[in-house]
Amino acid sequence: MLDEKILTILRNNRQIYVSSDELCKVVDISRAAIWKHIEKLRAEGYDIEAAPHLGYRLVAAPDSLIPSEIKHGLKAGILGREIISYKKVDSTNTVAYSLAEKGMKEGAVVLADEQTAGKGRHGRAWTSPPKSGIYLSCILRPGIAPNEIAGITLMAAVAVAKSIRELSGLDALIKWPNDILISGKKVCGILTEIKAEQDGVEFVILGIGLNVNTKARHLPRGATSIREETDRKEDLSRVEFTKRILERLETEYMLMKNKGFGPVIEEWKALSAMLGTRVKVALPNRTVEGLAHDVDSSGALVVRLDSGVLEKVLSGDVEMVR
Ligand code: BT5
Repeated sequence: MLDEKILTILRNNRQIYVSSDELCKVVDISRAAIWKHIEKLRAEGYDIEAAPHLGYRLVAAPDSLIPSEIKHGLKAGILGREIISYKKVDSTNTVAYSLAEKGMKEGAVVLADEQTAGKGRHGRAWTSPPKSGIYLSCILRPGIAPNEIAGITLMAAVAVAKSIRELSGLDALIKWPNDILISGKKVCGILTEIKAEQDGVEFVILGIGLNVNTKARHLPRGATSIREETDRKEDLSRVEFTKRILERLETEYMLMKNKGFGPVIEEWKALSAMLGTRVKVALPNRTVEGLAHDVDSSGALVVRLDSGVLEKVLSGDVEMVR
């Protein structure tokens, strides 16, 4: 709390030095205590200049996924009201799941700069190199039935695709059910896990992995990052992307709560990379091939087989066939 108070004062006075006396007065602690907090902020990556007789000045804030950066100016009321962040963790989804089991409230967000055991679906791995991507998990308690869970993944895909488009201008498109592509390459994956009870879903862990500044050589084949797809010379701000994703997620989540999945699915269709294309869907024991015809109100993919029959697929891996 005190760190954040001091930061706010420094942020509001970036052009000038703020004297220790003034900080002592406003925050109501000793000079020595102020110094300790400044040192702690520096250790988090804040570049704070200290000039003898003049005081302190904030030179630069770090592009780290830490609460003081993400909360600053965040326009969301629920998502991000509690933020837990790690420099390095096994998986943000695993941490969020155990926090939710202990009763952590809806809207809590777990963030990491690096994951050592990032998870994809079906036991696959999510490559999570340090300080270049966003690894984010939200706890949601949407009060839905287990068979409505696909809608949460689609909602998150819409929020992330919009955020990428707004902040980078790139044509991010969604591939059912949980990938976001730029120029046909995967830039983001979504992993939705639930704890189901007899009469519904107790909580949802919505996990998002987004390659922001990641170098292609650190990613699996067929993957890309936002930075790789733009012609910018400098890194993009992961803090800005994280904030925008939380804000867009909250908007889509509220829309879903007030109006059901219908409007979210309409938005999803407008951002879809694959409706109207030929697809092969790998199911556990067979493959379905045909035209990606539609996504229905529960988030299921409707495939038109060559026989003309429409088949609904609830989950699976999709390959777009040229
Ligand atoms: C996913 O699984 O796409 C879901 C990924 C979710 C990751 C987030 S990060 C925060 C949170 N905490 C976690 O532990 N997980 C979530 P799936 O559809 O199964 O895709 C996995 C496949 O994507 C892998 O087998 C690779 O082929 C590919 N892949 C792995 N890492 C990638 C990366 N960084 N970028 C793009 N593709 C990747």
